[in-house]
Amino acid sequence: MKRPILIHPDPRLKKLCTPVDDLSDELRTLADDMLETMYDAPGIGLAAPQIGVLQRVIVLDCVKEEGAAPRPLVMFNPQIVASSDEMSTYEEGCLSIPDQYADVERPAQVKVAWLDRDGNAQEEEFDGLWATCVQHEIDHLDGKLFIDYLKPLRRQMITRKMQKLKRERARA
Ligand code: GNR
Ligand code: NI
Repeated sequence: MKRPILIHPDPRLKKLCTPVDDLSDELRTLADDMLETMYDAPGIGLAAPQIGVLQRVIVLDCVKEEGAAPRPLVMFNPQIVASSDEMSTYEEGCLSIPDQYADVERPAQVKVAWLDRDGNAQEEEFDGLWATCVQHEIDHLDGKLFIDYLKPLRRQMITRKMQKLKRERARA
């Protein structure tokens, strides 16, 4: 089931999310809903707080080649266990901040540990767009948005645009 995506500013997007303990069917259904919502948007990642669920769950699929096999990843309790000194800059966007893009610098490679949908511990090193995306998603679980890396004036301008967008959507 597709779920509505919260738009910034929203207090739920600023909360520290809680780790999941036991993997339940309810949590697997949540992950399936998140993947459906992400692919429909379309986006390359989604974090549970973006649909109003304050638990540490993210999904991502950064395969972008046309016709390539998709790689849907579901991560419960994802943790960055190592980051490269090398940095890389990507123009980031966010489904909770529609149509706004800005360069963000982050570690170019990260090693991530997580629980998969069967509760098995996984660990993998990511680079390129995958590294950027997984860091962007884990930030969401800590109440952090990509605009928090921008200068205050730029961030304020984007927030005002989003307030206006939300007002217009509420009237429509
Ligand atoms: O769809 C998305 N694209 C994107 C592009 C560059 C860096 C990060 C992202 S994540 C974003 C989807 C989203 O908002 N996930 O939280
Ligand atoms: Ni986002």
